[in-house]
This record gives sequence, structure tokens and C-alpha cells, in this order.
Amino acid sequence: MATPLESWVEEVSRLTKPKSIVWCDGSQHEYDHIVEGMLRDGSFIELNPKTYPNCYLHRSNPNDVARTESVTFICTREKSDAGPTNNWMAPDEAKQKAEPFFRGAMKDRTMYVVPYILGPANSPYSKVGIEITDSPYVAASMRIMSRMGTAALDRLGGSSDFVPGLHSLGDMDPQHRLVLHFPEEKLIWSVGSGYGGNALLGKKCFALRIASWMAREQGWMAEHTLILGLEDPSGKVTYMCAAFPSACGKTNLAMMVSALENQGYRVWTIGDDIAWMHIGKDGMLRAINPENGFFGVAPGTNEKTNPNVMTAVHHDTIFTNVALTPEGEPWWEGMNAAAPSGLTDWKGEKWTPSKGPAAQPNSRYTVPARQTPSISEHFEDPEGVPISAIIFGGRRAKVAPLVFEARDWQHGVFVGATMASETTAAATGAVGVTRRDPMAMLPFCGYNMADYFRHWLEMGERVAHPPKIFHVTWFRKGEDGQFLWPGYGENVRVLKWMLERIEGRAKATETPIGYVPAPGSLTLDGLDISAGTMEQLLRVDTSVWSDEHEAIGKFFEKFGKRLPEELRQEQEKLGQRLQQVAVAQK
Ligand code: OXD
Ligand code: MN
Repeated sequence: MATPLESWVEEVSRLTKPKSIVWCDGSQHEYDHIVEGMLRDGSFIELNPKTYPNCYLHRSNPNDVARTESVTFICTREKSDAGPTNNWMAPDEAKQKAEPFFRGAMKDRTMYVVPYILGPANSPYSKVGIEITDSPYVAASMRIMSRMGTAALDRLGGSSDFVPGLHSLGDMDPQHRLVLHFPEEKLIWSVGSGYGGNALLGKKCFALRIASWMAREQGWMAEHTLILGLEDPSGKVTYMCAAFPSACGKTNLAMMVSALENQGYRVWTIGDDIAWMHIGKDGMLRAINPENGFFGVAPGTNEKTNPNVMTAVHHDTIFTNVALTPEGEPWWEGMNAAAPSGLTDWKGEKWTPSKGPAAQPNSRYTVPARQTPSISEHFEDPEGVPISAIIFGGRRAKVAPLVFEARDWQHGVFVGATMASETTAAATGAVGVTRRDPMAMLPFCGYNMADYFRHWLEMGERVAHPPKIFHVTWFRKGEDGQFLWPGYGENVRVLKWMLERIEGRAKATETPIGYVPAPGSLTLDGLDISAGTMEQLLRVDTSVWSDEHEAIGKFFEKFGKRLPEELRQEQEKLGQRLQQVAVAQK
């Protein structure tokens, strides 16, 4: 008798009519074969084999360069279960709409059946997904981003315990593009896009949108956070998660080369984008990284901002939409001071500065996690690593201080729920507009965000040793529009303060929004920063925060009665604390 997987593959092939079917085993031989095919048809360009061995450049269709949130839907039976922050379509309507785009779509193409595991192969918390795709680029990328192939089929056996994801490039007409999630069925359909976040279905679609739904059902958390370990001079490692919106520096923070290395502080990488967290036997939240690679934003990456990834991407890496030098090397804005002459831009045309950026602003590298020199020895720990801090943050030129600590878990959930950030090129739409992005999950929460907040509150009650919650922004600007904080490797100073707060050693000053570092408690030696700049960086301006308090109230109205009462209370308490300070200042 056919297994559930075989039946589904059969059903999909009846719909999409592929020329041939390849069941991926995940082997090097198979990868090489896929790469050869792409080199032959021009969808891969081999990079300089001396300086970038086994590296390839892929140029996507120029109409398909970022996640398309406007055509991303959560298809629950009840609209209210998708909530006010998601696009919704009824499941039957969604399938009826998408089916014609899939029908016969693979007739001149190979259909790849891509079995994969999210999480370490031997972890009880890992899950199996199967992606069917007609894009060899997706199949090759999934081999980097997940544990792909035979190991996944072995784990699955004949069972139906997998998340099916059907992907086709379709006709690549943006009008025929849909990214559909059916959380009640644990099913994904994506058509009309070959871009990573839309097409590598293990990433945002499964590991966040579908997994967030599963996590609520099963009592764990699927979050848009990096996972890092901060080693102190005694060799002890403290693990932290940080949730920042897309393209706000999670990868750089996760792989940071610490400015305090000479004092014995080092950062180890577990993940740069997603964490699955379960309550461990020790009463700690324990995090695994469901991914096996990094799909990072290239522009702005250089020897200063992320030396570890610069080392990592020098071999066995797929680059997407970066520029190409005459030496056959990848290039992007911010890699080094000046653009080399003779560049070919991301569209394959001769580049001149008047043409705008040579690399697409959301161009990417796809690199195996193990290639970063900072990878943690616990990267594949089946039980995950114990999390002592959760950090929220984003791009905010004003309002938020460099760092503050939430008063307790409930207040921390409020801080995460009301996070805001200026938008980036990772999604289509205007760049630089401030939007509220709760827990950096706005585009990734697979259900009603009010219920998601409730889930956070409940997890805090269930976990014996909840992590401390912090908020950071590296992006605060002075009156002159310049960044006040140097960022990158210097951010370890902020992590060190958090570590000392966790251990009850660092001093803090109470403000209406939480605790900021007390004067002298941040380690600043070796950093050329004035007392005036530090004062600006840590300032909590009550009048700015009163506006923020009001804006939060408006944002909460979106969720109506479904918003947990606890969060409304937190908003009220914030208002009261701000008022008290304003009165005292008069
Ligand atoms: C990503 C994103 O690709 O958040 O990680 O857009
Ligand atoms: Mn992300």
C-alpha cells in the first residue's frame, strides 16, 4: 500500500504533470548533478574557483526579489483565527484560486521531492517536512538550509507526520503569485515565486508560520530569533535569543567577533533567524535552531560588520542577486569602500553608478551553518541550549534607549508585543517606514496575534526559570542624523551588561519603561564615546514616550476583545509611570 507521502506525491504529479520526478537523497553527488544542470541552462554562474570554490551566482527574475507579504495568506476556516495582522482567505477559496496556477505547471520541468528535517536529526523537537518543487535552485538551497534527504525519509518511515509544502514557479507572473498556509491541515502551497522566503518552504512558511500554530497547540514556541552563546572569562556560556525584524542585524549579532575578546568575552553562534523553544526538564526554555544554514542579506556585510560570515561564504555558497566582478567574484554595496571597475550588476548588465545599486538591496548568500568559524559546539545539541535572555529590538532612530530590561515576564511580553521598527528591503513595499512588529513576528505568525500574546503569557507561567527580557536598539541617531552607537562587535558590551543582570551583578536605573544601565555599569573601556553621547543613548524622554504610549493604545485596539487583559493593564501602568515622572519633573 502507498504511504501517505507516496499518495501525496502521486496526487501532486497528477495536478502539475512533471516531465520527471526526482526523490532527493541529499547526497553530494545529487547536489553536483543539480548544479551541473543549472550551469548548463545558465541559472547558475560559477564564481572564481580559486577564490570562491564551489560558489555560484543565481539571478532571480527582477520581479521576484523579496518576500511578498501582500500575497501571503493564512487560510483558516474562521477568519478571526488568522487575526487582524494576517491576510486571510478561506481554505477552499484559496485552493480554487491557486489550483489553476499549479495545473500542468511542471510539464517541461523536473519535479523534486525534497524531504527535510527542521532541527538536529536526533532531536526529539525536530520535525519533518516534504517540499515538492520544480525549482532546482530551491532544491539546491534546501540542501544547505535544512537536513535534507535520506535522513528525513528514515525519520519519517511510513508515517503521515510531515508537513507537506507544494511549490511551483508557475508562470512567474506576479499576478499569479500566492503563498498559502493551511495551519489546520499543516499544509503549504506556494506558486509564482522562486525567492527564498516565498519558495524555501522550510524557512518562514513551515519553521515560523505553521510551526507557530503547532507550538501553541503543543506548548512550545517558534520564534523569529537568533540564538547565541556569550562566553565569559571563566569559560561559562550563557545563551540568549534576539528577535529583530528582517534585515536588522540578527546574523551580524549572532556571529559577532566580540570587541571584548581580550577580556575573555566571546560569542558563539547557534542560529541567526529562527528558534524553536521547549520547556526542558531543568525548567529552562531550551532552544534549537531548526535550520542548517544561513540565508543572509549580503549588502552591508564586510570584514568589520561580520568577519565570520565573510570567511564562511568563501566556499560552497550560493549567492543570489549580488553583483559580479571581472574576476568572477561576488560583490555588493558595503563590502568594501569603492566598487571595483567592470562590475556586472545583479540583472546581468554592465554596471555604472547612475544605475543605482549593483547588488539588489535584498541580495543574499546561502551558506552551510558549519562554515562559520563562530559555530557553537552545541549547534546540534538535541536538547537545545538553555536560554537566559530574550532580546527584542529593531531599527528606531528615536524613542528607544540603547538597552533596557523589562520589569518581569509579563512586562517583557508587553515590550515584545509593542516593538516597532523602520522597514527594510527584505519585503516588498516602502522602506524606512515605522511599523509595529510584535516579537518581529508580524509577517510570520500563523494565527491571531492576540492569541499569540496569550501563548507568550502562558509560557511564562509554565516555565520555572523564565529568561529575562530586554529591548535594544543599535540604530539610535543624534540630532545630526548620525548613529550614536558604533554597533557590531561593540554590541558585546550590551550583552555583557545583560549577562551581569542575569547574574545579579550589574546596577540599573529604574525608568518608566524598564531598567537602563546605571552610570558606569556598561563596560566602555577601549571605546571612544563621550559621556554626552552615552547620556543620549540611554535617555528615556517622557514626552516622546507619552506619544509612544498613545500609539500603543491605538495599536492594541486592532485586536479588540481578544487582546489579553494583562497587556492592556501593562499599557495603563506604563501611562501611570510616565505621568508620575512628568509630575515629579514639574
Ligand atoms: C529572512 C527574513 O529572510 O526575515 O530571514 O526576511
Ligand atoms: Mn528572518
